[in-house]
Amino acid sequence: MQNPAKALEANFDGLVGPTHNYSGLSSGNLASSKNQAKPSNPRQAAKQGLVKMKALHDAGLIQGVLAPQERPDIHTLRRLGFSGSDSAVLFQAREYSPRLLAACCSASSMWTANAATVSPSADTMDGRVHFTPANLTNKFHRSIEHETTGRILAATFNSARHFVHHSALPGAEQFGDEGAANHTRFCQEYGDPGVEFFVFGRYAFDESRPKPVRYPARQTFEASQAIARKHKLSPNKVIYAQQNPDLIDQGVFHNDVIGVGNRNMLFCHEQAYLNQEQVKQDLARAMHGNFSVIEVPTEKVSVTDAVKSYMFNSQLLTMPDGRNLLVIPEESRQTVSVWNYLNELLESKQGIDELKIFDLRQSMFNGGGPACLRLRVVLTEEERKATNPHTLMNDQLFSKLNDWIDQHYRDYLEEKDLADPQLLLESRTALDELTQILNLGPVYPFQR
Ligand code: SUG
Repeated sequence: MQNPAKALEANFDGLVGPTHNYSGLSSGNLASSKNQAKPSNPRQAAKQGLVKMKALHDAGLIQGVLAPQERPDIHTLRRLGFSGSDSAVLFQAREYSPRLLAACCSASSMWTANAATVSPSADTMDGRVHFTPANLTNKFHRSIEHETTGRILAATFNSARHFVHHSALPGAEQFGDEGAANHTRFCQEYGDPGVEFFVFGRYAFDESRPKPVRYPARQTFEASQAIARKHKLSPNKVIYAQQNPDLIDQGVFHNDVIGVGNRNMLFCHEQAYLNQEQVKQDLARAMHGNFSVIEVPTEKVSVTDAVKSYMFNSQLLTMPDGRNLLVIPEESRQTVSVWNYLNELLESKQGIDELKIFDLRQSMFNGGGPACLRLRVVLTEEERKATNPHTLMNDQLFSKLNDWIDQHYRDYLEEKDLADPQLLLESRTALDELTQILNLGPVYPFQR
């Protein structure tokens, strides 16, 4: 057998956009509902995200940046029949429905775990990296992301030899797809063929199956299967698991709120999946026995504390020296049961060696922790070289982006500001400049 190519995992974080705000748009996401109408600080939000990116770059990991989207989304508002000048469109939309306007102003593309599902070249039959932007059909404000997401991904991973960019699945609830938030890839070394683990909330075409009753199951089984087909994965290297519907009803709106995996390890709550024993066995079999699960018992950490602290919305990262790092939000330190558990975990030496804590409060108030903010892309050396170098973090890019944020971002935003034509102008000016910094070309509707 040929030696597999050496590969590493890169994390591409979403840069928070200039309209970051709290509009309570995501029912089932408890933080989003709770913080509706709080004023936001887009400048601080963008900087908090940038600090995490720079710290992980400085720790020797490959860190990339994905551009935010054009918001307010005048293009969508025009599709909905609002007309006249851009200012007129904004005013009409606000008069008609402030919530509709808010949905078209959300900076939600920052959570790039929902940007796409990515399958590394070692897993696909044609030996290329496959990307499918998530249709995010369950939430209107997110369902308008995938076209621009596709263009940003294509401008970031811009080589037909190495990268395949699919279009999103059909935008109907039967094919609701939330991207990498519900997908994990297990392997021994990153360059080895891996096992892709798709987690869904319900079956679309079988009413007899269990599903949540209070909050929506955003991802369907059928959507997960369609992605596996499109990405040309070997069927015996794909495992499907259903999220525990009771947990969706307790605020676990994505799999990455209750579990995280890396290489041959899964770190999850003991109630994360339906038929969890079977799920663990299926994974262990597909991984030829070389697989470990750290399952957190309810008696140590309740589901409520797991959701509040976002301890599982962590990044489990292998450092250049082989040690495993868990990147957690400040809220995990502040939740006593979680903080005690995590310290016990370090002492027990089960494979997690270090914790790194970040203040991501601006994003957390909308239900977005460290793992939500990043899209993982396993790349061979050759694929990394084929990636747009202007999107990769380094000291220069960090300082350029800091200056760019200082120049263009507000430090206070409320719902009433969203119809301000000046905000639209500021946002477009910022994004136009960003496409030059990241060398993306014209990815936004206003540039086309
Ligand atoms: O889709 N919040 C996002 C948070 C996404 C978190 N991502 C992952 N778990 N991977 C969502 O619910 C809230 C926007 C608002 O209410 O203003 C929002 O879209």
